[in-house]
Amino acid sequence: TDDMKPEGTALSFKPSPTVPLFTDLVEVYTSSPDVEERYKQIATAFELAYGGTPDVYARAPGRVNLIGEHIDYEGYGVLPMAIRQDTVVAVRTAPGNDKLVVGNLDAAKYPTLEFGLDPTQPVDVANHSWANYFLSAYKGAFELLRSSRPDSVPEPVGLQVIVHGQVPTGSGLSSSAAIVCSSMLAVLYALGVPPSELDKAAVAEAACKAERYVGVTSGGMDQAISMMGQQGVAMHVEFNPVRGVCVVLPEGANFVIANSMAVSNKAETAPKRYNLRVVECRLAAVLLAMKLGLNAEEALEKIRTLRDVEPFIAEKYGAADGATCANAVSELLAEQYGIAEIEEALGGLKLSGLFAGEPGSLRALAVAEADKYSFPLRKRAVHVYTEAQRVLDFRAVCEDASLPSSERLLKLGSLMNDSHGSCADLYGCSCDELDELVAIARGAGALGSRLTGAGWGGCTVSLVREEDVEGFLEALGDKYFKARTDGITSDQLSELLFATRPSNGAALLKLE
Ligand code: NG1
Ligand code: MG
Repeated sequence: TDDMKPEGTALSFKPSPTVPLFTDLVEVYTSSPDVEERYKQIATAFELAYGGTPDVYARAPGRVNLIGEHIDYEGYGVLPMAIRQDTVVAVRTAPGNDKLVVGNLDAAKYPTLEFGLDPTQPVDVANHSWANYFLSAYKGAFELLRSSRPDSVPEPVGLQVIVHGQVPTGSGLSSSAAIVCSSMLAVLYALGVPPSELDKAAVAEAACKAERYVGVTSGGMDQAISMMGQQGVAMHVEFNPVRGVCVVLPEGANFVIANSMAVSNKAETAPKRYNLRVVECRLAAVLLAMKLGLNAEEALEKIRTLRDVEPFIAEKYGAADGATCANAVSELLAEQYGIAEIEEALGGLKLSGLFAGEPGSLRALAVAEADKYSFPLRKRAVHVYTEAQRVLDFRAVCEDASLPSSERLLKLGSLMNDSHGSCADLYGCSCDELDELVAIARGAGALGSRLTGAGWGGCTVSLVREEDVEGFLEALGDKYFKARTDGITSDQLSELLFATRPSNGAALLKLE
């Protein structure tokens, strides 16, 4: 259709603003019996809990990141695609009932929780609960409205909510962004904001900020693709401001997701993992800038991300591509730094002062201090710069029509393999299960295989030729899943190991 017509070249184009996003009724959701059944179950649970029907359903999908790991928070573009699995939030306003009642279809696992209506209430990060994601989105929705239409911010109103998520949690497929984006859309709708007034990128940006309330100092990739994803294409997502370009994958490219079954709950492990990496990148950036001639005061003021250092690298080395930046890092940064050493380099500034006002970072810092952790800043920075380059290379290969698809697939696979190596060896965000799964995948015919998402568990994504998919699924099923889980059923297996296609981003739906 015209909607999907590329605006630029045939191989990359701006996402269509008219792809069903904020629509009243999307027939696809009633067209498949499974999907219809699911919405009926949600409606039934809603009726049971609240004695009525929802005003609207909001849905937002998870995503698989094809390449570009742990660089979004450093300001660099990434290349994910939205997946079919999503989170649905059914909502209705309950005026006179002054609370947020947040229930889940899977009530055994996710018990109903209630919150007050104050949009400025804190999120209890120390007692992590599933409904914290909803509360974060609720707060974020008001923040978005306060900045986008300060003169007409609606009054809070009681809400009744049923959530149902299909994205496996703790698996690197961004169940978190799926629930935050769908919750935010649901809240905005319930507050009376007309869907036509909502801008996908603005909601994505607000959802990214909101998700930080759960205590993870995350970048913006997941919310961006969950909001803006488009069926059939991957997306090069860039930041500041958040924006996306659709990238057509070469013919015959199939992506298979495999769940290592090692669970990595990011919100709970953040101080030792995710948030620690964010801190490391910031420190690497500041120290690198100082090596390039900035004094401590200038560096602290001007430099927040490794990307911010690029102009200073370009000044000294004549370029700031990935290889040049990585080379500058290797020349200028030591392998390891202790906290005292960094504080001395910063002219005696306490790191707790540097990260004041950033609770996620402060907690990471406190744990690092207690563990006498030494920051391997050189490796971290080399990962970020080379990974950022691989994203650009990946997109360029997709757009290089002069090469036959078969050759483009080989190149993409090798970029994915390099990405995994860098994540494992330099960024330290893999684990034994992921490494094993990646090795098995390559042995089973994947052109490339890598961890996806934050890592330390969760899923891998493998690039597999169309004609090899079936055999590939069988080999991984036998060698990884059946070898670990005796008597695993084919239903269970199909939730852990599946081929996936790029799907549409978030939408509001009204089912009659
Ligand atoms: P996952 O693992 O899907 O939560 C996280 C971050 C991303 C990005 C990746 C690593 C959140 C919400 N998402 O993804 O922003 O930094 O790790 O590339 O924290
Ligand atoms: Mg997440």
